[in-house]
Amino acid sequence: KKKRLRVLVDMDGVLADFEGGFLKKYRARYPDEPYISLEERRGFWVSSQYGQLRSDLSDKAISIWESKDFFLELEPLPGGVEAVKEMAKMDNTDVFICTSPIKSYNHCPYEKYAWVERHFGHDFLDQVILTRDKTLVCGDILIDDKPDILGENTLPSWEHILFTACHNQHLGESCPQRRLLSWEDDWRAILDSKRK
Ligand code: BVP
Repeated sequence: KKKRLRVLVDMDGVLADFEGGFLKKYRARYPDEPYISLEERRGFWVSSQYGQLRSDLSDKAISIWESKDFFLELEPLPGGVEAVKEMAKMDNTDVFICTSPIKSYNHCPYEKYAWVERHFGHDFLDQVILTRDKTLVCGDILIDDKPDILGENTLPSWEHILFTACHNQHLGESCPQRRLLSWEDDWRAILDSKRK
């Protein structure tokens, strides 16, 4: 047991309830439009599935997460904040929150920092990595709900652990990754499996 373990944890869909927050605010803002329940969600991109439902609904969906306070007001997913705080206290373990901001930058990057400060405290801001390309970040594990994490580096250093979400729970053999089913699942065993 020599080297420190570096764990990268995604934010939307892993620590923060993007899907639940989106649906709640979409239904409040567009009460007369059709919506996709969380049970019916398929595919990572909310905007794509809404666009398939009706072409003009893609822009309406996008308007929700581009609005002020969308990212700041996301509820924590059960057990996530507690698990990351516990990880950060473990011996020989470094944890970073690794998240991709939307390109409409007027609220999202600020609110992601504010969310981390609110739920983890000011000192944890040192652990935030904002990047649109997670393959360029070095780590041993990346816990993320996006099934396909691609970028400029075709050989990322991390093992992608797929965090189960409404949009990926039905994917079968097309997803070769090990899974974390929720924060009640055995994340400690996954970390231990990577310790040298
Ligand atoms: O900031 C989030 C929301 C945004 O993409 C980012 C995903 O970040 P990671 O979870 O990979 O770190 N986002 C954008 C769209 C559509 C854009 Br057009 C979407 O459908 N879903 C989504 O999460």
